[in-house]
Amino acid sequence: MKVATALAGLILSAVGAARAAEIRSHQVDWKRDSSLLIDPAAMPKLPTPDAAKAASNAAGLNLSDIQGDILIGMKKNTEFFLFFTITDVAKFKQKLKSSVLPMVTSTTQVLNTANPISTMLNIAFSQTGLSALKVAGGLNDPDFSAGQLANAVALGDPGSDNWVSAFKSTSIHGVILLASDTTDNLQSTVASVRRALAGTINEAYSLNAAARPGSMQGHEHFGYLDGISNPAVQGFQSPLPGQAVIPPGEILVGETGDDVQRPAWAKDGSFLVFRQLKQLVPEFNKFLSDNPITTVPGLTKQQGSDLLGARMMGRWKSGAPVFLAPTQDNPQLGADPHRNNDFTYAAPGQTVSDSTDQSKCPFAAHIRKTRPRADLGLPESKSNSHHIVRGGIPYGPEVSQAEASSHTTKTERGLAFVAYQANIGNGFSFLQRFWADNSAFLHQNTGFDPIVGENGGSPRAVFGLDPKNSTKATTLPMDFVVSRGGEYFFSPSISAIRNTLSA
Ligand code: N7H
Repeated sequence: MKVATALAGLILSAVGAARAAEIRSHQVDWKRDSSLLIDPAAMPKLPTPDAAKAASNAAGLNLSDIQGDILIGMKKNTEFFLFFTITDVAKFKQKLKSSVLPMVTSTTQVLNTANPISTMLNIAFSQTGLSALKVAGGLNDPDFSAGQLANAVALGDPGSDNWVSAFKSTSIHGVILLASDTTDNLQSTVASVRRALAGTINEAYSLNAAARPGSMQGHEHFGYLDGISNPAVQGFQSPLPGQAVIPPGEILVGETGDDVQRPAWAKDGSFLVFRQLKQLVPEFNKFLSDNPITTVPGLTKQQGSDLLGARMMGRWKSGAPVFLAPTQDNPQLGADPHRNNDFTYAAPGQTVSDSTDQSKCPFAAHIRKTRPRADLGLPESKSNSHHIVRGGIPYGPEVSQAEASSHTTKTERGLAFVAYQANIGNGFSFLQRFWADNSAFLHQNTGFDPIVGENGGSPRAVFGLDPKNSTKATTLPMDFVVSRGGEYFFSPSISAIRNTLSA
């Protein structure tokens, strides 16, 4: 941060004291020389500013008006989620415009590598938040209007007993997302936000999240590399082999591909689904070690356990897809973004997969359930188009020695799941309810998604985990991912924050 300090000095001498005080109090981003984002080799790179400009001009997208978290995926280093309830509407609107709005980070700013920002700030509102702000008319999204609590049972949660108490009502009005590469940057911006909004909100809940340390950066707590496969949104980036290509309106409200009638102010916003998903890592590891796949010749017990995990996920821990590496991990494949997503589940040249063959990847595998590719026929258009941009990040500590040896979680850890889409019923809620939780999808006797599928707390059977015996059912001993609840939000365009929400 030396460059930052020097530049800060220059700016302070050049501008008036009042402006300097404002800059200090809002933590406007000093010039710095590295991005706040992580960039593991296996994750698709973000587009360069020039490439994004060309793509967005061609598609008529205004990336400077779209909040920065929506399209960038799972690349955050540290993130703080501040959930709030508005207590003084008039003062909140004032502060939203004068203090928060100047800190809201656009997509263009996040991509700017020549002058990288140090902390990203985004803000989103729930239905009760929009109502509190007296925004007239609805957004025409039934899941959003009802709130996530009303959806708990439909999503497969066993009610809301396991939910974080703040999510057990509809009183959360909004969430502020702050991301940076250092906890210091993050915390100083959090402090500025708290100062700016003091007396206008109550903090209902907050969650600290961070990429895992060292070589596990980009991997979630079960150990698998995440953030490999997000759709390529037209107007933002060009696709890598195997990436789904989707019109902007599948993620951004009011853009081409969003067929729902929307109020004009909502254009270029996106629905943000937040779920706090607790992961029982020692218990998951114990299940793998107790149930190694023994029918594939030549594998050690450990390799049999690793294969079981990879078949539950659809990818090895390195990110290599089991469809392309069916018996052993292939870290070179996993690390290559030009190859690690280049498969369809069909034979080369075919547009439909074999509906009886699970030898290379179970139909129930997490990534196959949530994006069946050629299982529903290619191209992935309309009926096969339920895409989300996943922007989550792990939370909680690494597994301790004591937890590993007792095979029991003692401290909560998991995924702060964030998904963006233009229609919750077509995006997250569809994937969770009709694919992950539906044991008859993709075919009769496919079973539940063994990672995130839910059965209201009742046992879940999964088929196809044994590559040599696809009719064998495995009943999982527990849910390894436990929903702690969440809320549905709308992340508006920056101009909508200025002209509609703070007006
Ligand atoms: Fe999943 N995981 O780390 O175990 N997810 N997910 N997810 N997920 C994916 O392809 C994980 C959850 C999707 O395009 C990977 O980027 C965990 C929910 C979709 O081929 C890994 C949790 C939903 C994809 C994980 C969790 C989804 C995907 C492979 C919860 C939707 C892309 C890396 C704790 C309802 C599929 C990659 C494609 C991939 C994990 C939740 C959806 C490793 C731990 C709730 C669409």
